[in-house]
Amino acid sequence: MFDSLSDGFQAAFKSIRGKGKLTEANMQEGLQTVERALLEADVSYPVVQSFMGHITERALGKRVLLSLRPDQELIKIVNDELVELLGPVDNSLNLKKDGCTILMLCGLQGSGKTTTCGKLAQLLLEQKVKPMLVAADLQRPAAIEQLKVIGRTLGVDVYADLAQKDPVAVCQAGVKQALANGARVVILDTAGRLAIDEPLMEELKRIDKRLSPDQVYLVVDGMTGQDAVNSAGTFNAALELDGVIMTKLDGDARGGALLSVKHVTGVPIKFIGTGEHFDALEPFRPEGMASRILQMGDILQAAREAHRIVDDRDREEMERKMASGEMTLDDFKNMLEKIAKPGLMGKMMGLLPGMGQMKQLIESEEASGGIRQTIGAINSMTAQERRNPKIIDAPRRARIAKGAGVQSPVITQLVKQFELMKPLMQGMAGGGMGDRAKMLQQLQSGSLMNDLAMGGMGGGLGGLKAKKPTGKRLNSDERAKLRKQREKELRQAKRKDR
Ligand SMILES: Nc1nc2c(ncn2[C@@H]2O[C@H](COP(=O)(O)OP(=O)(O)OP(=O)(O)O)[C@@H](O)[C@H]2O)c(=O)[nH]1
Ligand SMILES: [Mg+2]
Repeated sequence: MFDSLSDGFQAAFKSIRGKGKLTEANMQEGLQTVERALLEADVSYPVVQSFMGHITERALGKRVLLSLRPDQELIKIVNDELVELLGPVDNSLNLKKDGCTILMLCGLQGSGKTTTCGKLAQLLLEQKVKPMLVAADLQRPAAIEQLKVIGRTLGVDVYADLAQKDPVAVCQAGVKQALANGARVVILDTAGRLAIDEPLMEELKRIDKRLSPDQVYLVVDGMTGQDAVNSAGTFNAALELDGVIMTKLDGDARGGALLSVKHVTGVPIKFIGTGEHFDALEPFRPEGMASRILQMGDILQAAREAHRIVDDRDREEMERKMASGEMTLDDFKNMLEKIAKPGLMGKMMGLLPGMGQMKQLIESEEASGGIRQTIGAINSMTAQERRNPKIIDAPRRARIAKGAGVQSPVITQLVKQFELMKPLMQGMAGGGMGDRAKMLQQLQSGSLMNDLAMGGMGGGLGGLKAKKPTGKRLNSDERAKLRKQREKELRQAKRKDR
């Protein structure tokens, strides 16, 4: 996300890093790089001017120039200004306590309105709030079908009337139907146009006037830069927007639209769309976004992703175990199984500080093979070994390795890494900020997560180059025989443990 903007900022911080003596001239140079990054990201000029005005004043202050780490001070200044520019946080849908809330989505053609209807419906379903969708885009016959397909996929009611030519009438009938169906939220999917034109604005204004939606959101394509921002101004003037949803931030959006839209409309960015799937909608958090742009990671976002995968009870139990140091290899295996879904690991890693570069490695086929191998290795342990890996001596190690089809040192490494991780996890779950900072430092400096996820397969990054299985290929009979033999050995080991 926003690679060139991030690179530009990094270059600015780097330019003043390690300077023997920081002068006003040095700092000016850094600031110019920041400005260039903003302009190249297609941030609108008035926004750049105001942004630069604010940060220049602070960056040239005595305190910064005299500070030991001016680059860090500048990062903080830019971060604070980004948060200021994008904030304050407001991602509530402002649902009514009683009755049915009407949300109206509008925006240019192809900005992602219909997809976002589906994403919002999914979000509401997750919150146990019943949504209903209304097909108010009568421009294209295919638009109605598109919404119906979304409804069928999510199991959400869709109101459509192919015979009706007036979108206002469709919306009115749709809301009536929603009330009859007991929906708590009704989302109006309106028509778009390639560019702003009078008939479109009139149509939207009529819907707005007659239906009085509780919230009107503008859906903006994050890839379109300046144009998007200009049209946002026009939409806002006509409809009094309550918020913006910015889509397609997963693509090569430069960031200009995102950084400018709040300034232009004065309404909060509520959500961002980061993919075509229905779960690719994130509540917008200025702090998180600022640190993502500055590549400081977004720990909160990672935590939120984790919540989606692990339900609350599991999580509480996991946190309790982490905090008390009771975490066993069994628990670790459960965690791995949950995050081993394709693509997910990489997504989470991308959100962690300093983990950007690891993302690709983690997403690679070899890496997911590593996770499977780790799970396999833990599967070959007895319950007692998983609870207390310290008892794993050489013969046990050999047995486990054989069971998992890996070399013995791999098991040594796995156990070692797990023991290393435990106190850190303890710090993260229960400890204060000091421990958390330490944990983050470890995450940033080393390849701890990597080692663990790979189960220390071969240790560290080297392990990523997973060894190709050697030796002759076994036929299925031989494999079955081998599996039986390994299961037998595991049973024997279990009996011995009892
Ligand atoms: N990558 C990516 N694609 C998106 C996102 N949101 C929407 N899209 C894609 O953008 C295209 C247009 O989305 P629609 O939801 O049909 O847009 P619309 O605003 O309803 O378009 P009209 O009804 O023609 O005005 C589709 O191919 C979507 O899959 C997003 O957050 N990320
Ligand atoms: Mg549409």
